[in-house]
Amino acid sequence: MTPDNPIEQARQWIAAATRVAALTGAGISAESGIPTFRSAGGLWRNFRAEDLATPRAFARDPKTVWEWYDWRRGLIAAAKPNLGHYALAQLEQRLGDRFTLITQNVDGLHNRAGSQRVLKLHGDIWWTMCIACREVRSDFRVPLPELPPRCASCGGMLRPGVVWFGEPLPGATWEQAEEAVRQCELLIVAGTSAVVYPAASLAPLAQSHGARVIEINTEETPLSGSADLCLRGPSGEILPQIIES
Ligand code: BV8
Ligand code: ZN
Repeated sequence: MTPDNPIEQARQWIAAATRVAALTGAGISAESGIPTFRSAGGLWRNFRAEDLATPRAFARDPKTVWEWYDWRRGLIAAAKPNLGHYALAQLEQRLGDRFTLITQNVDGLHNRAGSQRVLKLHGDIWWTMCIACREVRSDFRVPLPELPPRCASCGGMLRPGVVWFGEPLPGATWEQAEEAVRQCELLIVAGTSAVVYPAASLAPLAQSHGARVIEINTEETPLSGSADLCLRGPSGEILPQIIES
């Protein structure tokens, strides 16, 4: 449906909803200067995320995979949350536990913008996990002293605390995300190409439970055709417009 004023329509739906959920992707951090995976300029040394963000790539060449993550950690450390992140933190302030933020991003910018409860489907680039003793730690050092970094407890090799292709999402986090999407009347999907599963199944799940879906994206995605409202433009501009009271 293309109402005469889609921003006003979105504002009304947010005001009327008892429970709201939001799902974000790399596009919400683009205006913070962090390249996305699949839109222009998102590549790194001509690698694709699907080639590097896998257990096989890490087993074959941990140094190159860590060079990619160390490069991203440096970018993210220098980046700041943008108005899109702040708007979602404001929505959480207003709705409390009637709002659930779900993200595919591993950059931690939602937390830095003040969001308290963030369901991180794909983990967090600031966590490391030792492949020998399984210890999980947060580690904010940029750059890392050596690649691959070593475990402080046992000297084993560390891996980034993120979910790679072919790996299961953290079970409890995924269940909470599904539950929030089943219960919500409105799901806002911002800055995702909607091609990575199971995250991309959340929008159809919301609609199958009678929720409306608003998509905020600079481009068309596989979700655009089924979204109840498509707001075409940068999330850093649109989210404040539909959320600000
Ligand atoms: C699993 C790691 C099973 C962390 C990532 C065939 C068909 C269907 C599915 C599959 C298949 N083959 C394999 C699968 C499953 C696979 C998958 O979905 N593959 C895809 C590529 C087809 N999924 C998995 O493997 C998942 N695990 O299924 O496990 C299992 C179960 C039990 C036991 C064992 C196994 C794991 C998926 C997680 C993979 N890890 N990242 C990291 O390094 O970041 S995914 C990677 O893509 C990122 O995490 C990112 O979050 C994610 C999604 O990308 P987006 O966030 O959408 O970013 P993208 O660049 O694509 O798009 C940006 C969008 O923003 C664009 O639309 C652009 O237009 C827009 N935009 C740009 N600027 C702005 C903007 N929008 C608004 N404002 C702007 N300013
Ligand atoms: Zn260890």
